[in-house]
Amino acid sequence: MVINLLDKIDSPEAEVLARWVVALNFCESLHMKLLTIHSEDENERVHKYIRDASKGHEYWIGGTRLVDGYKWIWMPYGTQVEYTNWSNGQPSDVNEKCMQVWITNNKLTWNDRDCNAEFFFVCERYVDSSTSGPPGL
Ligand SMILES: [Ca+2]
Repeated sequence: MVINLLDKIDSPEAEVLARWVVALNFCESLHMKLLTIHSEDENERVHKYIRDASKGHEYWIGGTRLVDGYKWIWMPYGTQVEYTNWSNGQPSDVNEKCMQVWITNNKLTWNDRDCNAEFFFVCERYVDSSTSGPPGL
């Protein structure tokens, strides 16, 4: 699924189940990014989008602790995850190194999950196309 948030442009929808790394690269190939969430407000906008799309309840987003096994960062940016909205009891397992969102009890919360599991995912793209170019540009 390709998401359009308030500050992001319209895009055609694409759907494929994928492992986390495949999802990350798929978004890049669309000149987009795997979704990042930086505030409660943004989390709620994503919740509404996913709920209204009615395509499922679990999606990969761009958080991972694959790099050092401990610290959660947003990929492909490499920035530390600051705002969080984990489900109760999550993150639950150091072997679950990738981040997904899921809808439970009418809320969108976060869960750590085995990176090799396959889910739908959410790509995003900002209006300013200069922010969605390849790293280093
Ligand atoms: Ca978990």
